[in-house]
Amino acid sequence: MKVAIIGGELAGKTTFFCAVTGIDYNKALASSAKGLSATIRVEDHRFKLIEDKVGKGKKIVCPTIELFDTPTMARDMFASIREVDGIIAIVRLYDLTASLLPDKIKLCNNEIERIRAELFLADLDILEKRTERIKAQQKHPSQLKDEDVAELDLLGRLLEELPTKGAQIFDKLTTEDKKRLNGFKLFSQKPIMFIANVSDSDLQFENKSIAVVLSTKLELELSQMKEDERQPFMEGYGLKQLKIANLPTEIYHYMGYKMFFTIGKNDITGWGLRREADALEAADKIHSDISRGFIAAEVVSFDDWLSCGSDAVARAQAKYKTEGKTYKVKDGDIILFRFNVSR
Ligand SMILES: Nc1nc2c(ncn2[C@@H]2O[C@H](COP(=O)(O)OP(=O)(O)O)[C@@H](O)[C@H]2O)c(=O)[nH]1
Ligand SMILES: [Mg+2]
Repeated sequence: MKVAIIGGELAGKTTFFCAVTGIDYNKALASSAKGLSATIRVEDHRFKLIEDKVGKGKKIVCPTIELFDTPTMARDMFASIREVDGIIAIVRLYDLTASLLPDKIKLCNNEIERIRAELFLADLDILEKRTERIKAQQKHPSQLKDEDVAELDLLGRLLEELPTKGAQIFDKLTTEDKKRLNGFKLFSQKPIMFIANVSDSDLQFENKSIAVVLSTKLELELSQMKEDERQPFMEGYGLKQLKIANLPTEIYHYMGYKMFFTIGKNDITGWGLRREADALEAADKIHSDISRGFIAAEVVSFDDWLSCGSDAVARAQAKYKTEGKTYKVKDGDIILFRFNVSR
């Protein structure tokens, strides 16, 4: 999964990126003008629970997120992050001149609106440019195909309705129109996770549009300390744990992904899937042979498996269910695929 970090100037994007990835801030600064990427592991807490039951020794294989630290929002930078699955937008709320809560809330909402508007305008730009290109072809009617006409019609509707009705119009599109849209990789169709970067004294700040409130600078400093050194400082700030500790998992779910597990002879693997994915897609994630020769998925929910404590008990208690290709995988499912490659 790919996620880009965006936000205004000095919002704390690079500081956040370094706190989450462990990359040295000065090194990151040196290359942040052109953007920087790093991979983080989604160390879901359930790996440890599985390991506690099956014993240590198996390799833990986590899904990963590729994070992009983008230079401060500029239109020309948008093209480079079209491919991402989701966006993290850092809202700068540290060292404000405003000291009253209503003023801070107002600043926060304004910044969220500004970022949304930037992304939205970038989308309109793409739709308009494409419209112009097709219209230019209309001057040579022989070159205009049915597909172009259908696309032009779709673009016209989007340009008219997106500004007033918002992203909900995507849900009502036909399958063909949805396919036509895929190539545009519109921001309006991507999840945006807003993170507030506040001063140390404002860690209790709340806002309904903000998913996580933290101080990027504090998180970076704390993450560089040894665990026992860090504890007294965290208590001083009223933090039970680092806000970034569980963030990869939170990002993962926020961006519309779920995870299923396979427990092999040598490994415990978590596989990432889009929220709507079925058993066939899950099989394909492991290997195309498994989806091609798919016979069945033997599935046990995470909680059932955990309360049984082993495959043998889960089977004895008939907790494993046999599911077909269209079974909608649930987050945490433990799956064993049966397949036949000679089919
Ligand atoms: N006081 C304070 N300063 C911060 C915080 N986050 C970032 N900064 C400072 O703001 C400056 C810019 O941060 P940086 O992460 O590079 O911003 P970017 O432009 O969004 O990448 C640096 O000097 C940071 O130390 C914060 O939470 N509190
Ligand atoms: Mg930066």
